[in-house]
Amino acid sequence: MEVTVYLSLGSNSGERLDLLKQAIKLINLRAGKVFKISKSYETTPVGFKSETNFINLAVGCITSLTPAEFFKITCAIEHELGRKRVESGLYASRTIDIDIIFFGDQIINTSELLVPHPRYNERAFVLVPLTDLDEGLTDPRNKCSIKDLVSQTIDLNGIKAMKSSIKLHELID
Ligand code: PH2
Ligand code: MG
Ligand code: MG
Repeated sequence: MEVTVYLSLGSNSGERLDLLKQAIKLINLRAGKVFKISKSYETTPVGFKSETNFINLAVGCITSLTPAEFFKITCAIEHELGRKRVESGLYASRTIDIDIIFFGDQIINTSELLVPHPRYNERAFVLVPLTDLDEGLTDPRNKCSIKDLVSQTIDLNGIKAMKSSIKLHELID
């Protein structure tokens, strides 16, 4: 069975755009066929202090993996692209973060993985790129549309669309 998965990607350390491109290529090769990439956004860090802004974007892909298999692969890609986990568990700068926002309409609640992502609905840097992919997306738990969430998200200040975006056909053929 194939499902559509929506991911949020972010980078605020190293060659941010290049890392995001590499991550999208690897996701397409190993986790699920990427069919759409949002615009890229420069965003100010939320929840911690850092000199370097994030670049955030969202990706839609189709997979026949299970959520656990998919998650294992995205963690391995993060690791491969230099992601270091900090022991405190607090937020820190990272070369790449790949978060599963929606996995079809599945609600997943295991010790490893929570989907829909637990904080996505408060975060403009997740919601705005997602609306580029599909304005009609809804949360499987309450059918709340992400378009409505964006209009209810108070602070869109820290997020700015970049002039150039990553083009799907340049990464994937
Ligand atoms: N990710 C976080 C915490 N804060 N801030 C921005 N702007 N972008 C992120 O991707 C981000 C963050 C935790 O993963
Ligand atoms: Mg994250
Ligand atoms: Mg993460």
